[in-house]
Amino acid sequence: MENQTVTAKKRIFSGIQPTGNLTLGNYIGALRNFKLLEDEYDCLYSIVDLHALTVRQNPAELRKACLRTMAIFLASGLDPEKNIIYFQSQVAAHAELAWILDCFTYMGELSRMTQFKDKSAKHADNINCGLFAYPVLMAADILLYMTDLVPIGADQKQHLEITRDIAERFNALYGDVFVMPEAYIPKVGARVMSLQEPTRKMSKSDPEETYIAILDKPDVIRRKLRRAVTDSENRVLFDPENRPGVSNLMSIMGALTGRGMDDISAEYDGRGYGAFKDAVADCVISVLEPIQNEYDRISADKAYLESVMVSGRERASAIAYRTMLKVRKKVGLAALKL
Ligand code: ATP
Ligand code: LTN
Repeated sequence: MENQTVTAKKRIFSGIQPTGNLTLGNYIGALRNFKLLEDEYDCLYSIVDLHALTVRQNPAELRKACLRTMAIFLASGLDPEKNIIYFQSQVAAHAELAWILDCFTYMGELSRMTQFKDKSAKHADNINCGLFAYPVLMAADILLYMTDLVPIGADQKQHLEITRDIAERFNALYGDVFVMPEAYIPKVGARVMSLQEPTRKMSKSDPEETYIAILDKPDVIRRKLRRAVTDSENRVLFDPENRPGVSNLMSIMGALTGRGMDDISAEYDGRGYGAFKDAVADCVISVLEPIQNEYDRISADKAYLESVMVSGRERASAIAYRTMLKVRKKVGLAALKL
């Protein structure tokens, strides 16, 4: 017989919070890469609703946003048979492992996290323990599934580093329990910037006019891009330091079309910002419109969404359970099975 080595596929995990409207930043930085990787890897994509609770949410709105996010995952082309798509809160092991890992994470390292600093400045009236321990829950998400690769935008790099630190610390004490995950950050579009303040990242929890939502209709997309902050020089040149606004629009076009910055500049420099912004709008609309059509179809089919939810939860739970058996044994918790 031929000597064949059967290697299991490597595993991917990533999560998106069901807070507000998913943006073009979420799409370019994370979501569209989920689809690119689905054949090569064994993938879990989670709607991380427990993370969303770290800032105050309206319960009815959050519930709707959870389903909307799942429908967007599916509308962007993710196949729920190939990928495990599920809600984080429906697999209890995320919270269990997070608690255990909390006991292996230091206050000092968590207080250095830039997202914690940003969010506690934004929500000064609600700097809760969940917000502080947010990266530990994220580490639990990733480590629970023995993840090799984590597709994320550049803003999450620091959280991946702390995940690796926690895993390393745990493994040093108990042997090789966790797989060491790597970040997968896109080369172009890893940090899509706000349309109004192009030195800050585009974020779905900022005001409407600063972001393009995946579900924004074409006229809204065109209007928001026409109003995007640029500068007074009217040059289409890639220079993120000195021309952050126009460079952000160039990156968006580059990320969506695969074109290089020189190529874009050669076509649009000298034609004025109006023409360039319209061309960017055409690109964005041509990518988002098919997703929106799929979204309308899928979100009307509640039974289908429910079936994806149940199957995702069951498949994720089975993997998570095996990790928890191992972790519980290592740290000395009472055995689940005597
Ligand atoms: P919020 O503003 O509500 O905190 P967010 O917009 O940062 O949320 P998340 O759900 O926290 O969105 O992020 C989901 C994924 O999208 C992460 O991998 C994150 O790195 C990526 N992402 C978020 N914003 C951007 C952006 N502006 N550019 C590129 N990637 C992004
Ligand atoms: N923290 C991420 C969302 C997130 C995530 C994860 C991403 C939660 N758990 C696990 C990748 C892997 C964010 O704020 N963007």
